[in-house]
Amino acid sequence: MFTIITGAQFGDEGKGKIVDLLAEEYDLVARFQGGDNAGHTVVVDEETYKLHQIPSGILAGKKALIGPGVVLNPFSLTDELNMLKSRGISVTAENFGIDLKASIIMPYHIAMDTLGEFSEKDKIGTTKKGIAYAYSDRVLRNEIRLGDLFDEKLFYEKLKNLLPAKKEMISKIGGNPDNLFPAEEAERLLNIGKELQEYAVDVSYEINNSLRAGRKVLAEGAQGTFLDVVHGTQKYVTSSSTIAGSACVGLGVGPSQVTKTIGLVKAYITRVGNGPLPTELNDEVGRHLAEVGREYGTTTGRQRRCGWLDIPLLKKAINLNGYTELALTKLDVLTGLETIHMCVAYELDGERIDYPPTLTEDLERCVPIYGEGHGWEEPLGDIRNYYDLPYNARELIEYVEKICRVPVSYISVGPERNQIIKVD
Ligand code: 2SA
Ligand code: GDP
Ligand code: MG
Repeated sequence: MFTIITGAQFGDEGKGKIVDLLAEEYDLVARFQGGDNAGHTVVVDEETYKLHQIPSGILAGKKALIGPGVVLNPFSLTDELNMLKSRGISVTAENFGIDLKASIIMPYHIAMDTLGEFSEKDKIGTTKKGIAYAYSDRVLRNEIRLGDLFDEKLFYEKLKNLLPAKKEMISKIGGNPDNLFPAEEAERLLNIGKELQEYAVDVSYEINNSLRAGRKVLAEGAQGTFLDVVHGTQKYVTSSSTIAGSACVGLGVGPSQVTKTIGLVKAYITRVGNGPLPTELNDEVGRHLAEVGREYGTTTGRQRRCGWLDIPLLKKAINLNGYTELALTKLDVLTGLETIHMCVAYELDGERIDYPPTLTEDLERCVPIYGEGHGWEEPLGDIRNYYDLPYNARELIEYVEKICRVPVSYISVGPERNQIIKVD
């Protein structure tokens, strides 16, 4: 069984929480794209874990794999491993593996990303983790892979060939190329490489063998559908493919193996960074969502922009990912709102459309058309049965199911692992 979970919006839909919860039923959990730009939060017994590169399944005691589609920051991975170990979570070669082909995010990638974000005009609002620059080096065939860190001679040879061009580029974009990647830093990277060597595996081989042996594999997406480098709201996107198909590419698993694809949808919508967000709210309701939902970046701490649930975007996400089911998260955050709006269509150039236009520039001009329903006052955090939810909340869920024609199988009503309603 091979299940893929991706964010159906702009990220931060609660993937960490749902992956941790579902991991219980799986043997292996694997990340297939992105890097330490991701921030996946898992709350277990009031303990909060923020994971950036290690798949959330590690907390449920399952084997966690980082696939070759990922860009890896070995420095921050070490911090993450230490954080887990210091909190009593054992990470060994038995329960953790990284593909030899994972591309390394080098300090010069981070320097370039940081410099690139200085210009207000061109600013994307990246996490400044070097993601775009690491992925471009892969495409340009200038990457350093995890496996390269295990061969000192090869590593220094590659670095010698790469550094002059990196220095030139840093100068061109207004940075200081001196001391860009000092010898001590290179040595530190090689030492980290030595420490990571015990975890190095062929992820595709491992997953395919596991599937053949009847084991269950869960693929954990990072970011969200509309941050996809091809299908998202370019140029305001991340630099990897974030949709379900990317799990096959990023892990080396054939599409015939996919059993289910689960889309994570917040009961409203958020976005961190620039780019269109048609239902964005800059009012009291927007503040309610941000404050009650604690909408701050898990990696950068930036405040997330908030808006009403956007059905045209959700319809497109369903097409792009082929979702077989949805998990609706953060429904509890809507408690206390008198009226709940949902964007059911847009108006674009005087016409009503119920599916997003292809180009970002056109999406930017879309004006939401809302449907509305009554809210509820009851806190939802302790509800575990669907029929104990307030009528108005059930009406909202049933409307989403009807209009999207995909069942909602999980409803999340709080950050804790057990704050979940499974719908039969
Ligand atoms: P990047 O750094 O090159 O991937 O940035 C490009 C765009 O992708 C967005 N992006 C994200 N959006 C939501 N959540 C992400 N992870 C963190 C979190 C973000 C944070 O969990 O909260 O802490 O700020 C994430 N990672 C990348 C980014 O905002 C740009 O719009
Ligand atoms: P991810 O990137 O999709 O894993 O999401 P993040 O961890 O970046 O952000 C989601 C935030 O919402 C985290 O702080 C979670 O603990 C929290 N969260 C997840 N599900 C729920 C929920 O159903 N209700 C509430 N109130 N918080 C939730
Ligand atoms: Mg996140």
